[in-house]
Amino acid sequence: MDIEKLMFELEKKHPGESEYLQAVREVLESIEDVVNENPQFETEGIIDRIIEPDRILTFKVPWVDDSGKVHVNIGYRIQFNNAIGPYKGGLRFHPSVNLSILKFLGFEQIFKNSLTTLPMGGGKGGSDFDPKGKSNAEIMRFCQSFMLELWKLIGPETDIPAGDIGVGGREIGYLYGMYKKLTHKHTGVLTGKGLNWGGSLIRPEATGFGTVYFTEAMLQTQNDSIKGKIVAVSGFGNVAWGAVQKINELGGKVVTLSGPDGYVYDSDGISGEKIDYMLELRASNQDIVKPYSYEFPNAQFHQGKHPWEVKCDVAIPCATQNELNKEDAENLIKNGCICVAEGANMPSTPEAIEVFQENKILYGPGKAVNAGGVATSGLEMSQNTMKLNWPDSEVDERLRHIMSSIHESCVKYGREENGYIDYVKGANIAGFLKIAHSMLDLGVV
Ligand code: NDP
Ligand code: 2IT
Repeated sequence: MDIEKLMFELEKKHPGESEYLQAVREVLESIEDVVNENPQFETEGIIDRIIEPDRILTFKVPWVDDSGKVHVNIGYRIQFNNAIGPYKGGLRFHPSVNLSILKFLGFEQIFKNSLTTLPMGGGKGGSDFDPKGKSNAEIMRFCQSFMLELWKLIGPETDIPAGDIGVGGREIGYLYGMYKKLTHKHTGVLTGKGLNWGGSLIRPEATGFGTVYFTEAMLQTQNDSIKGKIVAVSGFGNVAWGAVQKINELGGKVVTLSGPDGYVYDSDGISGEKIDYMLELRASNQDIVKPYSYEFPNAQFHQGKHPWEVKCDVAIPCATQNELNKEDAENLIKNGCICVAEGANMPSTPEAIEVFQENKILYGPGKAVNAGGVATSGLEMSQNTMKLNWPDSEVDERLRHIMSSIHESCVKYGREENGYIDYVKGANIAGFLKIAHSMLDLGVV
């Protein structure tokens, strides 16, 4: 496989789609040996077929604000690959959303979903709509207008969206309400639903919990654990919230949270009522973390900075893509960090990943580490199909089991001769092989 030629061609076809090209290059570099050992993958066009989405759907989303003014946003759904199951992946509502970002997320999702052991293909969608500062009624009207187009493209056996940045339980509710109205169907077409109307226990916490289960598994390879560790977390959304709870439960100490305005450092640790305060902050609809330092005066706010400059044993980025660069990675290493686990999707730049791997620290990529979220979405789908609700203990047990098997797959395909585990390689190869073999079985379609 000639990666440079493939990337050159891809860039020519999709100029400027930097996040998508970044995600594709990382996977190609990891799977190069496997592809070279299996010439059938190339002759059957597996690589050319896997890097292009099956289809991209875009639509106009007009909506009316509370003052009567009309706004127009763009809606997207990218159905990337359904070789191993129906398209599955979240919706992101954020002003930065564009085709490149959703294509990178959709591409990552196919490998992540393959790793979960569950039958789910990959997809992603969203809109450049900014939920910040909007009223409930505006969010509802936007979601309803979005679903007026989306409903034709999705279905419980076709494509099952869920949440991501800017899309939580409230948005899934409004989206589902409109889907139900249009189709007259009450089905598992979305995940992240409310508990009263088809949701699963543990789904809200699952991405964060799974992230920490995976972190614990990585540390265990060195006979270590999260207990007593100082942990730097970024973000303060859904994923950060779940991760911070579980880190505390396992005896770690979280010292940072961050938002687009900067980060807060709290040397006393972020636990108990402070975690509840995270939720209040999120609900305030302003998306800034600075108020944390007014509420808990021992904490310091660092304007416009990322938390990667603090001394920590473990770093868990949970905000957004490319939020941790080479300099941040060097700072983490300098300050004695031994493990980086990605709660967010692609938060580390390729240069940062190189620094982690050169220094042989434990580094877990998002598609393995944060797969507990979509895995629990898969468990929600199973419960919907069976018309059953599992207790939280059962969902949590299955989540733990899935995270442990993802870790095993990474070790199986990522362990080097010197014993170092390249989790990037492990995750990409394990995820890829299942999809590639399925695509071979299914013919050229
Ligand atoms: P949320 O919307 O709940 O929280 C993310 C928040 O982080 C956003 O509100 C955003 O604020 C803020 N943020 C954006 N950029 C930065 C930054 N540079 N530094 C600090 N904070 C920032 O989203 P989630 O918690 O659901 O998602 C977080 C990450 O986890 C994303 O990468 C997502 O793709 C990933 N993920 C989510 C899963 C899920 O189940 N929800 C599953 C797997 C991965 P603002 O809007 O103001 O920019
Ligand atoms: O990035 C992700 O895996 C998610 N946002 C969750 C997707 C899902 O379908 O639950």
